[in-house]
Amino acid sequence: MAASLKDYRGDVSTWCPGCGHFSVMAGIQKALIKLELEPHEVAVVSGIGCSGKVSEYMRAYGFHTLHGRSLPVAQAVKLANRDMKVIASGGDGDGYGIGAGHFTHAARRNVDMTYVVMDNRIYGLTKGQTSPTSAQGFQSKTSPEGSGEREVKPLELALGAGASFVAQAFSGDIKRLTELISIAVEHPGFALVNVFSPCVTYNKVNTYEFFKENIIDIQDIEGYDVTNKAHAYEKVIETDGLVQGILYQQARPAYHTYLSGYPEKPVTAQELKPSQDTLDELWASFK
Ligand SMILES: Cc1ncc(C[n+]2csc(CCOP(=O)(O)OP(=O)(O)O)c2C)c(N)n1
Ligand code: SF4
Repeated sequence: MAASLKDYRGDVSTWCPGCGHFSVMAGIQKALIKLELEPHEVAVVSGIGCSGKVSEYMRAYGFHTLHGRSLPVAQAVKLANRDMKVIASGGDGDGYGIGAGHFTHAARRNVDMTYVVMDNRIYGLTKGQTSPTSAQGFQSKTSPEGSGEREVKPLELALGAGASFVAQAFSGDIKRLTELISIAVEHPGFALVNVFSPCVTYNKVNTYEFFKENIIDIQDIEGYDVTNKAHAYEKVIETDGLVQGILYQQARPAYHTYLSGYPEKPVTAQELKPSQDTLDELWASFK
């Protein structure tokens, strides 16, 4: 029987009313339902932050990891169980600050998984500090006179790191968000969906209204070629990243297809106990 939203419902949320993360989670759930996936076929791995709570608030296999560490764990889950659909999800601080090194390597490695970043351009859980995606000049508790640093540009970073699927969505447009996540989940490689997800409590600049007024849809650009990386860079720079849709998609072998010795069966389905001969051989090699 096809899964419904009820099947994907997890713990009761403590997110603030109006938080953009509600829609991102709903977008993930609706995409999985659209793809006729059931909770036991999906693993959701998250970091720390308000966003990181998604692995508890939705019902599937869940792993709430450390701050910035969702990607190493998610990659391991996928490689140990090739049949599992793996979704890593977390915040902009989690993914582009402390986790940025993991992000670039997961992208170039092209592990078959989806990374949904809830980008509210602030640290929500720790009460409103400047994050890596806060714009230069952004005022917060940690930068009362305005941040002097240039912000991280997630789409440019993903393109530069070699991600084979780069998309962006907005919490205020759940239909498009769901559509983009479902395409990302089906992409056979590392797929980033950066989602503008307003923090209604601490970020009074990047609000729903701000994104509604400023985002354009890549679908509305005539002649846009999703397989052309130069086009992607051009539009991302031209719009200062305020664009939704699939920016770039490339057919490139996923990590497990070129990993030598990758087992045919998921590790989780294998008999792990070594035979006596194997143990004797191993023991002899240490003598
Ligand atoms: C190693 C480590 N450093 C710092 C923290 C404190 N910390 C917890 S959440 C967080 C920021 C979360 O921001 P973001 O990832 O953008 O998610 P949001 O809460 O905005 O959804 C920080 C700095 C931590 N838990 N662990
Ligand atoms: S603090 Fe911000 S990010 Fe965290 S739950 Fe509230 S609105 Fe959402």
